[in-house]
Amino acid sequence: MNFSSLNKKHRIPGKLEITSEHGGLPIAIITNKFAKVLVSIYGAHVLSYQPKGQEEVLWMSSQSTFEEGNPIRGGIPICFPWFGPHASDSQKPQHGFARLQMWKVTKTADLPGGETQLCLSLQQDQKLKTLWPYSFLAEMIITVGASLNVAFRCTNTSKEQLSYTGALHSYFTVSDIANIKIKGLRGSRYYNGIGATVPSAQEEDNLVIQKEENRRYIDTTSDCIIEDSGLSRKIRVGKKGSRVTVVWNPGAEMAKKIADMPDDGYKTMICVEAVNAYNDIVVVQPKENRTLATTITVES
Ligand code: TA6
Repeated sequence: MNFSSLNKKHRIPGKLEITSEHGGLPIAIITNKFAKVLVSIYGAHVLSYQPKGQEEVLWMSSQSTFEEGNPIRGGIPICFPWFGPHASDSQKPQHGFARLQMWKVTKTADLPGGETQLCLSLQQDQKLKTLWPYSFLAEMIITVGASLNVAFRCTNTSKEQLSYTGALHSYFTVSDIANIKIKGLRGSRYYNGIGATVPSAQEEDNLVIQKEENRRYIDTTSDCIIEDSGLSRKIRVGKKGSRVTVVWNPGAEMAKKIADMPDDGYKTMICVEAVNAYNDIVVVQPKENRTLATTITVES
């Protein structure tokens, strides 16, 4: 990839530069009056979000490989066009192929309120056709303002209806998993783990993580708030176009089995994910599109 011509075409002086970092992957560095954000063009993957004068918001594994062919462990991976393992073919990549592709930079913009926007796209090609038969246009629109907004839009460019599952699988950094409470899920029902078929009810105001958790909350559109007493901050995780929220922490035993996560990595991260799955499978008619978005705001 020719970084300098990509940068020349899309840079916004003083606000957005595309450079080669992290093992040679192209990375957009956005710096404006609101925050500093790093985005890998490989995977259309937000790696870091640091609002001005504040601590890092997203968690990134110190053991992530940053190599094409591997997913990046941390930040905001996009899962598309399926969430989790493929329904019928275990040879196909977990969480779909979108996080494993080099995306195209289509547009950058300096918006009137001082926000900075980066737009990326991915389209079907011969290789992707073997994994998923539909013709599609996927776009990732990342807007850095007082909040970080990440919007994934899929347009059906084929002649037949298509359907998919997916997620914005956000990893947040926390002072210590023992210090956090997650609010916003009370009254929702969740499947406890991948294989669960009977939902449990969330009766408590606060979700506290004391072991491995992989909760799949259905029929919820609410914001979640991660309250972190160690960092004295609240992270508000909003979403649009999703009725499922997944909360995941691998716990001590599972973390040891994840090759690109340090053994103690589970102590400083929590995933709160905007998901389309279960009874929220996305169906798109030809020429139509659907958007899944998450908005991340730090509140003191
Ligand atoms: O969203 C939770 C989950 O689906 C877990 O089951 C766990 O496997 C996690 O995502 C991470 O998946 P990955 O393929 O990135 O290792």
